[in-house]
Amino acid sequence: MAEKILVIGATGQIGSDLVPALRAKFGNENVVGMGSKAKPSEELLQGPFEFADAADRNALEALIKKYEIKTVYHLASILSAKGEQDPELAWKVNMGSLKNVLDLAREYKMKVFWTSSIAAFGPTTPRDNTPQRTVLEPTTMYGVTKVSGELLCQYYFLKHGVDVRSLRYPGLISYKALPGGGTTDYAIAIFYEALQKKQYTCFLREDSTLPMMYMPDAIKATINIMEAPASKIAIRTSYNLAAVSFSPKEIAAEVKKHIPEFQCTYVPDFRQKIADSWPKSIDDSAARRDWGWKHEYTLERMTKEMLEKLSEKLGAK
Ligand code: AKB
Repeated sequence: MAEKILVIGATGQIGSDLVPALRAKFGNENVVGMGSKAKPSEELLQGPFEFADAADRNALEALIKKYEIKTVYHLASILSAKGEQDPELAWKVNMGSLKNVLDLAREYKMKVFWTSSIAAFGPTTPRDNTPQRTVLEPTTMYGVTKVSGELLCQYYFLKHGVDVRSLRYPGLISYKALPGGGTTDYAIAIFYEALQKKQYTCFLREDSTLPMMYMPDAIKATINIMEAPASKIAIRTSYNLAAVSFSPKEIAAEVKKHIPEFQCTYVPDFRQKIADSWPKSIDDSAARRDWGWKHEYTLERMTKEMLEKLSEKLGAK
């Protein structure tokens, strides 16, 4: 019998792409999607799907027992902008769920993947080519939960031998599901608005360069790090991960190559301060060296594909 996988946060931005990718590899019936409230897509319902709250230990344990889960991908998280609007909720959801997953992984001998972020860095971190090991003094609650979570993961590995692996994702760009409440969300909204309205008002300054990645690269990295032999995973906090870095002005110019009438204006809001506290580019040489990470998508290729896929999805011209 194939070993069962649980994806927590299946209806979210990463889960909506990761669940189908895992099912294609391991079989629909072997990948259980778990969501808390949002209605799952038709695609997610092609295999087992359950509603539960990862912050509820008993509910999570019941699912782990029901399906005899051996691997958990824990993707559920309150993101940076939403976390600043409700820091209590961010702490409760992000830390409560991770603690439950790690405790249950220890008890049921499960392998774990957990999502960290460039939000683990802060204004005192070197902003260009940010090293793997550097100052971690984030100023958002989301970032605080990511640093705390990274240390908790490493603690469970060192103290209890839990095989937990993690990536510091940059801003992720995808077309299947909308992100919810992040600072890098502008780089997705710009595509929807360009196709539907031919104009977009960006909530960041035009020169706010941030590390970004197209979802197929993120999915590849996630599956690759989980498939690497344990001996190759030298970092048990979280690996830096990078693909491209660009500013709103640069992505707007790229969109304009495909939609010449597109206009982008800039009206920065509270999210600007968050963006200003994050790196511009990331040194991910440890991931490249340890388990062979390599990105594929450039800004040009990603923009072309996003516009094609979203046009199909929206039925737009
Ligand atoms: C956010 O903007 O909050 C996320 C992230 C970079 O972790 N996309």
